[in-house]
Amino acid sequence: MQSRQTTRDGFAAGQGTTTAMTTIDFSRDEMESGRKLFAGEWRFVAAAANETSLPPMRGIEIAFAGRSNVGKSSLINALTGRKGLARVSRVPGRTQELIFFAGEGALRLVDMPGYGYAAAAKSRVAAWSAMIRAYLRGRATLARVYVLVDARRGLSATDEPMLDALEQAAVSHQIVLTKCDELDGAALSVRLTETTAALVRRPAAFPGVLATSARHGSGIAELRAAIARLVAERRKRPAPPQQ
Ligand SMILES: Nc1nc2c(ncn2[C@@H]2O[C@H](COP(=O)(O)OP(=O)(O)O)[C@@H](O)[C@H]2O)c(=O)[nH]1
Ligand SMILES: [Mg+2]
Repeated sequence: MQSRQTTRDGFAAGQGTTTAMTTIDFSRDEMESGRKLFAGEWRFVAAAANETSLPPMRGIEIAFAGRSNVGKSSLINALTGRKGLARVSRVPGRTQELIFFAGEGALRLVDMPGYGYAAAAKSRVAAWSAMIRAYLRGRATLARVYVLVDARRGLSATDEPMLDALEQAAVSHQIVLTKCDELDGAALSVRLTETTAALVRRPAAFPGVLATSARHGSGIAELRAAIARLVAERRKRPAPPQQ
């Protein structure tokens, strides 16, 4: 039997194996691959405010989407172990660009502009939608989009346009709960169950929900393992055409 690394996690402690941090299991080897994948140096590559300024397609991209303030930048910093790599903002709705980061290998991380900011002008929302749709449609190097959802809120109507866009563009996507340190074990368990159930209506979404806390580091090793698994699967496929 595979060892359940997740049970060593703070949130899972004392709750048995049915309420682990994630609904997915990873082997020890996958956890180690995940650690290695993110162990090296990371750097900023490019910021794109529109479709024409996107950097050339290289390697394997993993993007992070979600409403403003959900914790996208914090999660990228936690994954890479670099506090200041992606800027963390207390002011919602700031980042209106796709921001690309590269490590030492083929993997690239993309911090996507947040959505759901109530005060955003209609024209800005339209520009956002056009850019996101163009990016999702044309990006052969994009292996998956992780849609981040605040564990305190759960999935909401605000996330629907993003999930629709991912579905229409046929881009692999999965839900990651953020800020799980704000919930106790029982509430988190309920949220995981509820989110998994909500995804039944969205068969295009990758099954399984990952629970993370950038603040406490919980679930970060599992997310790295999930990305390592994805990168390994992607490598088995023929290379996408380069630009
Ligand atoms: N409690 C808690 N707060 C977090 C966590 N991750 C991010 N935050 C806070 O949420 C706010 C927004 O984070 P940020 O990464 O800028 O979100 P983004 O707009 O999605 O990039 C900041 O004040 C962060 O300190 C977390 O894991 N736990
Ligand atoms: Mg951000």
